Amino acid sequence: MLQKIEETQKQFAQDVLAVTDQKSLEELRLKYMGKKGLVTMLMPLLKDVPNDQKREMGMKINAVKNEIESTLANLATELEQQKMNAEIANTEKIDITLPVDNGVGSLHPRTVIQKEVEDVLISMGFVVDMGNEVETEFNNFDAVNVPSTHPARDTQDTFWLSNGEVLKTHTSAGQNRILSKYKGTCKVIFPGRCFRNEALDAGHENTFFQMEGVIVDKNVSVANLIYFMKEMLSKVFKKEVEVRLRPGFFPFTEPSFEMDVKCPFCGGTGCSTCGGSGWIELCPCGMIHPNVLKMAGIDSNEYSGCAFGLGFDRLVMIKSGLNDIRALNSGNLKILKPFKLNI
Ligand code: FA5
Repeated sequence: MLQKIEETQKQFAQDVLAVTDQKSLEELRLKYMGKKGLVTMLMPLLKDVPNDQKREMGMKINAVKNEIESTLANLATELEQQKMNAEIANTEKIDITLPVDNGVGSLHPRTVIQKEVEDVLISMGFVVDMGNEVETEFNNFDAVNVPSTHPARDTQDTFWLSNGEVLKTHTSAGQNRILSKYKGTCKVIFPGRCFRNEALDAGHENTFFQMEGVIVDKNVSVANLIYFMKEMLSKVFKKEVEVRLRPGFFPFTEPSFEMDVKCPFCGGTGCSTCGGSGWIELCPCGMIHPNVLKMAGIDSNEYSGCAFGLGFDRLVMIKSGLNDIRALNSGNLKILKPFKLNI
């Protein structure tokens, strides 16, 4: 019996030298400690040992068993450590220059732009007010000089609610509320979500974001409009920009203009952002129509005002090079996450 125990011990000392990884370690464990393992099978042999030697042999088997178990455990720890060291040294190279994705969200690009534009206008003395998303038909159309018979209604078909109200088609729908609230001198911007029943394409969404601005005072003129727009656009594009006015038409402004900015990317020579024209159409604007002032209870003989609009989605696209507006409402983080403004 003693010889058998010593042979097992010697054989283990030999076998252990061949262990190189977790797999061979597990094979070794099964060979000695498994159900039919060499150590496990020593115990049943005790029954043939003379009684006076049984205790001593039992103790020897236990000692060998403990020794083998402890060697196996030490080897397991050692192999685990070696594996980790190898991963650190070879396979697991950590690029510390990669941006950390800690799972924390970020602002939508449109929100980034909106905050930027708001900050610029606040610094010029404007206050930010709220518009509604659901508006009365009166505020969205009639109060901005678009009665039910006016053809301009066709260009802003929208989603009508069963109570006769509408999802507002433009931030101008807030003009009557804002003008009625301030009743005279004011410099207010009111950003908001707009809805139109549109044929969707890379430049048109059914849900998009605009900002409206109004300046009302005694003797407000087109010169004030140009000054504020030029200042605002220069700050938004972070360089002195050149602007130009073209005649436009909006029922709620008279005269009406389209304000273009000389392309801040190519300086006017023509590029893909400005479509080769050297100019980018950005701000529809004009002098507030006297009817609109009157409908808000403002004396148009005493006060005059100008109003301007700005499409945030359009601005995001211009500043980032994004070429399909639909990405902005898609919720697709693959597109929105790596979003970077070029200016
Ligand atoms: C208006 O909505 C006028 N209310 C703007 C205005 C305000 C004029 C104050 C005068 C005085 P327009 O329909 O052109 O105008 O829209 C203005 C801007 O909103 C556009 O230049 C564009 O940037 C954005 N916009 C309009 N329709 C869509 C659409 N379907 N998808 C995305 N953006 C749009």
